[in-house]
Amino acid sequence: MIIVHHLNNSRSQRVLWLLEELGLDYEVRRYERDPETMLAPPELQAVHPLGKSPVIADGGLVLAESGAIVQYLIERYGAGRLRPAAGTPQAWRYTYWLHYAEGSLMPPLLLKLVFDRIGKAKMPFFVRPVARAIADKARQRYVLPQLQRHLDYLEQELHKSPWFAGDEFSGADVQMSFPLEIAAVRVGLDATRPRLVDFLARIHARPAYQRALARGGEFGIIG
Ligand SMILES: N[C@@H](CCC(=O)N[C@@H](CS)C(=O)NCC(=O)O)C(=O)O
Repeated sequence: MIIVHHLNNSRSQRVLWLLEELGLDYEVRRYERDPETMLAPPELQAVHPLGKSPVIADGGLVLAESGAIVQYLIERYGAGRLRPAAGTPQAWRYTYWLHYAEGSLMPPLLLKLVFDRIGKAKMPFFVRPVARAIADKARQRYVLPQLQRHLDYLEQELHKSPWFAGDEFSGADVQMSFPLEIAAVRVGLDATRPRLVDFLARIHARPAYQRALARGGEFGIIG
């Protein structure tokens, strides 16, 4: 049985979703974030030294990194589903998005979270204006322009095909879902980006997505 080490409100939600899409049996082991720091509890470090989620265990294999997990589950259990045929241009797009989601899109989204938090953090009153000014400058000059560029790019990509790797829904869409859910909360997605809004609506409507929410429990993006 596949075990998913699942942290509330986290990337592991998309692993549950993928398992539902594949129709596999799995067990969810739950971990709760510290309400103050939002960090994972130390028990997760007993599963994997980085103490982050998702991690899956399958037989003797313990695997972290959501992109690697998506790739593993689809290669091991997909029987050709949820990925384009090997050697096609779509297969390379699929690989590209599996890496892009965490390697390129998540870093500026994380920076946005960090700089937003600096603005709200408790600190001595005489430091606050300086810290806020630095955070604001970094956000305005670097983080937000980078994020706008990514979102423009992604909007254009979804004009080429309905799903990230082509005409068919694939693991690439599962992997891309989490940063886009975050972008909707932290940056905002509106009518100026209709394809991205529609992408989120289409994935939310999938029965497997709904089942995964029921299995995972609470899922919200930490803004
Ligand atoms: N690149 C990793 C990121 C893993 C990660 O940062 N997970 C977050 C959950 S969204 C986490 O465990 N945060 C809690 C912590 O850092 O203590 C992946 O895609 O799996």
